[in-house]
Amino acid sequence: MVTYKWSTRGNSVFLIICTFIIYAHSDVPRPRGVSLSKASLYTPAKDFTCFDGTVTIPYHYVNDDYCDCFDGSDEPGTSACLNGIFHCTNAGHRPLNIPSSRINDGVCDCCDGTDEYATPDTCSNICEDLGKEAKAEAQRIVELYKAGSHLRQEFVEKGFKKRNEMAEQLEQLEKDKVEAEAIKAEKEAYKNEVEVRENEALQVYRDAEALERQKKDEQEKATLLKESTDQFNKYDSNSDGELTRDEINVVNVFDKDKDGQVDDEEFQYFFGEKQTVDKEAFGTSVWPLLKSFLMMEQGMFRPEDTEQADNEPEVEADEASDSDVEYAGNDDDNSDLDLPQDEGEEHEPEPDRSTTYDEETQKLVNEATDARQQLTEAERSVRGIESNIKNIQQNLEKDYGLHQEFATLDGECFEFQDKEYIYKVCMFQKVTQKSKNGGAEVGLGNWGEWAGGENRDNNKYSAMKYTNGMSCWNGPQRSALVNINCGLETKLLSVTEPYRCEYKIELTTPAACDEANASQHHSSHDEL
Ligand code: MAN
Repeated sequence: MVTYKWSTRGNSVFLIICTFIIYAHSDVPRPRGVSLSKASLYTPAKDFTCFDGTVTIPYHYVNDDYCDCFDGSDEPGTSACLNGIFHCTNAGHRPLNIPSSRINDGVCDCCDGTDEYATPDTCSNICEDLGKEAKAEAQRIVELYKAGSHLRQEFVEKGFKKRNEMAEQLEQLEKDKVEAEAIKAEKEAYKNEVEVRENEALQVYRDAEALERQKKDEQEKATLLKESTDQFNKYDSNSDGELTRDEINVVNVFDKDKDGQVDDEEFQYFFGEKQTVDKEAFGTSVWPLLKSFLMMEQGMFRPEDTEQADNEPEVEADEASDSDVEYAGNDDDNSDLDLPQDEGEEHEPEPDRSTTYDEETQKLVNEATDARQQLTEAERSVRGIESNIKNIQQNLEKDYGLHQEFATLDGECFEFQDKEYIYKVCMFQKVTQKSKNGGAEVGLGNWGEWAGGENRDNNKYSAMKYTNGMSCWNGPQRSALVNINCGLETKLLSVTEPYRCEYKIELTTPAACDEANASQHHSSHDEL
């Protein structure tokens, strides 16, 4: 049961009268704000039942400026119900439904002015003019689609051709791949075969080299041992086979900082935790450290440096005398050292990698090198074919429209410049932005998917979405929506950035001039 609020009902007598005015041009009498299709639901001889069926009221409660129905259906011609819908007939143009809250709000929503009936002078009826304009626009669209559809047909034909060609190419590439893989297998077998022979021949050289290296290592070891033994014997002044701190205290080279004494730190540096070392320990732990100091000292006291010593007499002279003490009477002490000036004589140079082989070996090496190159080329060829196959497969998987009309646009790029940027849309690939003041290109998105359909024109192919562009500073990754409309030329009409780092691009192309979509295009835009 519904309780009627009699106290307020009837307050707006004027409105009630007005809202029952019967439309002059309409054949079917109906309350204000009711569309022709719903007229039969309002019968003056009967009570009115709300559309949702919840309440039935006397007919004269309709449009009495008091909301009785939850769905607002009893007040189509007043703003009494929050959810009421007012219908304007807009004779001469297109009918329109508006929220009933816009009734008598001082704003002309209906071109026939019927939404502002309380102040009839507020809105004049401009439906005839709008109707004419709309008709002209509709005609323009029809003609545009008509002209564009011829061009579109070319896109369709080219698209099918391109797709067929891609399918043929793929078939051919699959064959080429089988062949290239067979060649690769052949080259690999040949390479393995010649490498076996090459290896056998080179093994002789490797063995010889290993022997050579071994000899050299042994020689080096012997030299080192002799050096360290000689030095040990020299420092072991009492020849008891143990080197003590007393014995090294008088040896200048242990005095690293040349302050005239071998202090604890210096002693520990060479001897570690030991107090004495025998010949063997000297060779393994002291000599490797000492040798470089000895070499340095030797360098310092080269004959040519002695001349300079006159200019900086004190330090140099001291050192010279220390050295004299250290090596006095034993000029040959260092003759066996592996000193830089002796290197050339003492050591064989490293074996040259580009060994000269005998004729037969060289022939095998050349053959193997050639076989390796041939295999590399065969592998490259297989990889090249595989990459082409992948590209074509990816393209074949792309949705180029119901009739392949967008196929020829794949990879085509179109530019648009505004005051600040140059935008580029490379169809089915990416969208970029470049500042006119220079700097790197900014990726606004890579080809993602068709984004028309429910969102736009009820046509999946009326918008393209490019996603995963460069990250926006403190924001999302950039993305671009390309709206596609019929036009006689493929070009960009505008680029805007309605939200930061979200770009909206308008593009026209004959590919979109499908006459089946012309009316759709027209009506969906009118609904706005
Ligand atoms: C650049 C451009 C603009 C974008 C800002 C966001 O300047 O890519 O389009 O809005 O970065 O920081």
